[in-house]
Amino acid sequence: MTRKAGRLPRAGPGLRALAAAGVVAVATAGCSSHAPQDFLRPAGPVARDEGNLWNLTFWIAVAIFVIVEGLIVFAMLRYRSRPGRRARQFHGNPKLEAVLVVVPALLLAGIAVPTIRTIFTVAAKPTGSNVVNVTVTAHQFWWQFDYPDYGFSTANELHIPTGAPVYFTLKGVDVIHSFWIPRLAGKQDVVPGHVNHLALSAPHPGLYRGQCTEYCGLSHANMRLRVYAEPPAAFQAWAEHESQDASIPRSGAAARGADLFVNGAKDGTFPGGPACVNCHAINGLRNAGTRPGLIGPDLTHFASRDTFAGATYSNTESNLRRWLEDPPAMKPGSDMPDLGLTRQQIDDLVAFLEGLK
Ligand code: HEC
Ligand SMILES: [Cu+2]
Repeated sequence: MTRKAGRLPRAGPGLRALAAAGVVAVATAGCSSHAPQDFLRPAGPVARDEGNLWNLTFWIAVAIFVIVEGLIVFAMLRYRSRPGRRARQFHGNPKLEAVLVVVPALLLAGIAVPTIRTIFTVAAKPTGSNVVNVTVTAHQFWWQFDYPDYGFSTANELHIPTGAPVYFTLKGVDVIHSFWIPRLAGKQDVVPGHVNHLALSAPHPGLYRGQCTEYCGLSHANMRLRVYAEPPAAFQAWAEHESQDASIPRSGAAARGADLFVNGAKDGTFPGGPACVNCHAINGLRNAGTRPGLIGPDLTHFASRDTFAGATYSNTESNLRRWLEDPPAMKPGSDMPDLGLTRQQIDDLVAFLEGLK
């Protein structure tokens, strides 16, 4: 060994460049201007209250970090071994130890006051005549949204009126999911067999993104959602439209599609599984919707949605065609199987679904 004992090996230029690149990558990742799920930019009172609490604890933690690390560095420099002097060792200092117990305890007690206040504020059930109730049912891997006051069901895309409190009732049917719209409110777990609640409101119109934030299986990352906050009149118009039955086509490809939807290819099935109606509801369609939304999204106004399949694909004709060809190929683990549809059947079904405005 030629190297002097006690010295760390020096990093080569390659390793140093790699480390520098890592630091730059981590630092700049925080600078994205397009960050629709940035909880540090709250867009509603609930997210703002939670953000304020986060800011408070963050800056206290930063202060503690600087003080503690500063003292460590100070002690290391001040008392380290030098030529002709051994490093100093300390052992036991009851006064100092008492301070080290009392100061953190006081800090925690201090932080508990705004924490508990915020917990009670954000957990309060909203009251008033303008509260909008939404029942959220989390499925692998999509969100079912029921509006009990209006009596309709939709999927993955929520509409809410600006300024009004929205009260969610969260239910799960399979595994644990978590409902998160970062700019409007913190996460809330969705647990099978246990009902949770979440309240939020959005003062400003806009499109807010959200997603499942509890790992739930293959397509966890494809379990997203959208919130359209719109002025109350626009919301009312949307809700009234959603409450209406679908207009069922009487002739042409779309009518053949409607027939396939209910009756399947033959014997009420397709080669790869049951007819659509066994899993999907369409209000106004004969035989459809006996158990609405139990397995797949309500499709009554499918064509009025911007996205589908957990808000992962935009609702275009070509995407829909690919979906009907082989859903799990587009969305791994999807509970909608490849039904083995023919090109003609897909054409007819697409014509039908595209008309469900
Ligand atoms: C075995 C149950 C099942 C059958 C049968 C079924 N689907 Fe689905 N379908 C689902 C499930 C589950 C989803 C949600 C998939 C996801 O997003 O993870 C879905 C999603 C969809 C979507 C996207 C809806 C949205 O808003 O995200 C469309 C459109 C659709 N199915 C059409 C059909 C058609 C047409 C048929 C008949 C040819 C059919 N489905 C048969 C279970 C089924
Ligand atoms: Cu999930």
